[in-house]
Amino acid sequence: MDEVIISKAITESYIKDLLDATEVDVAIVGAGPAGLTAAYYLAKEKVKTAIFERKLSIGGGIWGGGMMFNKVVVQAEGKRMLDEFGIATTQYQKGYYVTNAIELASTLCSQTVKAGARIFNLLSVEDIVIRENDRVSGLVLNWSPVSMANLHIDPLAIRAKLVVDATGHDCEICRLVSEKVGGKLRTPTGKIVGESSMWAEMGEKKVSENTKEVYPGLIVAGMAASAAFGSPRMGPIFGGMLLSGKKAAQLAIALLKQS
Ligand code: 48H
Repeated sequence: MDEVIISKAITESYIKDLLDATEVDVAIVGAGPAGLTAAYYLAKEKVKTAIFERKLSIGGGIWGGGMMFNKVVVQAEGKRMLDEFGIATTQYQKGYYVTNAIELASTLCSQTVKAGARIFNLLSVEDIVIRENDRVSGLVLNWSPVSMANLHIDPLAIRAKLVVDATGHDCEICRLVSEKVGGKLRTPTGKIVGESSMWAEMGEKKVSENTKEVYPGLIVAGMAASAAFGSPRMGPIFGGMLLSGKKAAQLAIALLKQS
């Protein structure tokens, strides 16, 4: 084995993937449960999809379960989705199912990649591209270590027909859009409302309802949808994140058909 051939193999195959991702149908920011699920259902329908994840690891908040107890809970609807992914659950009480956070994160990740979505880790989305028709039409990317090391290095950009903000509690992409367009989001205030305090039942119901096109070209999913629209957090129950990701994919497919 030759180390230079190994180096060329890695560099050329990565650059090929990155070049291919410079023009996608759907670009997803954040590889937590909502972003991964959205990517899985999009890729399954042959929609060209790429996820950009700031961290080294994929899975967002799944791994830590509830307060580092690496188990998460889902309701009946969430369990049906876990069945589809082949992820084991046990019934704790009627309507409450427990699953292993490690199995959830790793299986979701594996199924999403196998379905055909490209995942780029260690890449942070630091800005969006907005065209003169006031539509989000791309992402501005930089290596995560660049901001960590406080280096002054300009980013690169990619084009996407649709962007999904699946950045979790911070709803970073909605926040960027709101700042750049002066609060014209399709939320009750036109700006980020901010998530409300914990209420599992209501939070789970609302996260799917709030999975919407929040600005032309931008769909918001998962905890980012709760934060943007001001619905409650729900704690370590993850069914809502999976259902929101699936709804984001269905919405994206419908919007792509209209365009
Ligand atoms: C690239 C970015 C950027 C960026 C962030 O936090 P997540 O797991 O988000 P969801 O919505 O899929 O799931 C939420 C869930 O984990 C959770 O926190 C729950 C249910 N909380 C309830 C409660 O009451 O607390 O994943 C988001 C991902 C992370 O991996 C980030 O690193 C990544 O997005 N990310 N990636 N560029 N600008 N911002």
